[in-house]
Amino acid sequence: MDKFMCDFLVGKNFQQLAINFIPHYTTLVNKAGGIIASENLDRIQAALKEAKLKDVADIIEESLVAAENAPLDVAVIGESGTGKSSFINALRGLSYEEEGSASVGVVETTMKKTPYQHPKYPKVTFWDLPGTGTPNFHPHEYLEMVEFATYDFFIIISSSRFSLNDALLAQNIKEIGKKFYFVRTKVDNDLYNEEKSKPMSFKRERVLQQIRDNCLANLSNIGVPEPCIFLVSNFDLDDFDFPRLEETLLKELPVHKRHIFALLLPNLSYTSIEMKRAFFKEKIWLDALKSSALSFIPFMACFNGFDFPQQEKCLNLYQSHFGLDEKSVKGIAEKLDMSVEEIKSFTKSLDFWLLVKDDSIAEKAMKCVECYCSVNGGLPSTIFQFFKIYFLHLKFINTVADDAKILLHKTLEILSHRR
Ligand SMILES: Nc1nc2c(ncn2[C@@H]2O[C@H](COP(=O)(O)OP(=O)(O)O)[C@@H](O)[C@H]2O)c(=O)[nH]1
Ligand SMILES: [Mg+2]
Repeated sequence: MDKFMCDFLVGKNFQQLAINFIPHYTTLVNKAGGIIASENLDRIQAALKEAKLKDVADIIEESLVAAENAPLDVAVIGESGTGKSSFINALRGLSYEEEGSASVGVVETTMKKTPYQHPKYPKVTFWDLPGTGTPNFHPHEYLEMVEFATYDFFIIISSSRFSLNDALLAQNIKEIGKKFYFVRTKVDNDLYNEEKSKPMSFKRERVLQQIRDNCLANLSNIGVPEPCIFLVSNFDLDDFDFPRLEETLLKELPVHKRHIFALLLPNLSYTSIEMKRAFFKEKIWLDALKSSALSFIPFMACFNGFDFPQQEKCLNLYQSHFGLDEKSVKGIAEKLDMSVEEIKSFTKSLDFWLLVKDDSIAEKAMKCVECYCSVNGGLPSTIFQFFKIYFLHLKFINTVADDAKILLHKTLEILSHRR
């Protein structure tokens, strides 16, 4: 039961709700931060204090709209051959052969920047920026040429040592007040080569630490103090530092851009699945709070009845965000040499009716209604409907996220057996 939501619907003590609001919100959101900026949290708190519920609903709506429509432009810089295109494809959740993927292994001849839109989130663009290769490199001119101000952050990629030009660029990016991250690709190759050449003494963690130390020494030698370095393999995003990179970016992005970034993360790591789950749960809570706030205002219809097609649409949307829509499941089945029926046998979210018929949802909703009625009397069916939808959506998101994790586990297991 959500105590805050019940107390809110009872609507007797807004002073106390105002005090409880921010601490409760903090327990709900992702550890890297939630969708609502702190100034808006303060505004909601102030509106609650004065029982201005229309304002509460408006600020939540405003924050959700801003979060869903925020554009995100990511600049990826590095010499040809370092794995820029592969990195961009991986972030866009595209395999090499897929339509629209950035061509891999093609030597760049152009000095132009190339945009790659995210296939599912058109507001998100990855920019493949030309390498900085020439000896007479001028970071100022380069940043002007690529229109540096338009990017949210920069990723500087190398598959070996970072160059002096990379350091100059980092320095200039810092001066203009933007964030940059160093990504060292192809660490899978390094591990493979080390193991081949020193099979007796090979230790994976030690090799990774050496690469990390080398990168740090190399960057501090060329004048970048305390750089943020992430070791990745574009072939295996779940491994090495990629999950930590996702978390760092999420934490350091402006609040209104976090949601869109969490959405775009490919379902290739347990961390990203958990991040998405947290964001959707937050959103469900905010939507419910907004609806409840509006319910206090006469003549404003807010609780949608329990409409099955509408609920199914909602489930389908969650499935699509977690790569469990019909097309993606077909793709996974093909990749794993299984039938779609087999996939359905170990997942739970693909059967809408099974989820809706779950009795525990009505039970939970009933408990909230009892709590409400103990204060207000009566048995308002709208409150019951409201909580039923609220718990059903939480059930949808939890089941879809659990299934995404099960499928990821299966995929990793099967692929590692094939290797
Ligand atoms: N082993 C390994 N190879 C990679 C990795 N990233 C890219 N490659 C390979 O490196 C080559 C160049 O990659 P590409 O993405 O085209 O680099 P770009 O020129 O910087 O865009 C291709 O053959 C890729 O398959 C990686 O993390 N590990
Ligand atoms: Mg390329």
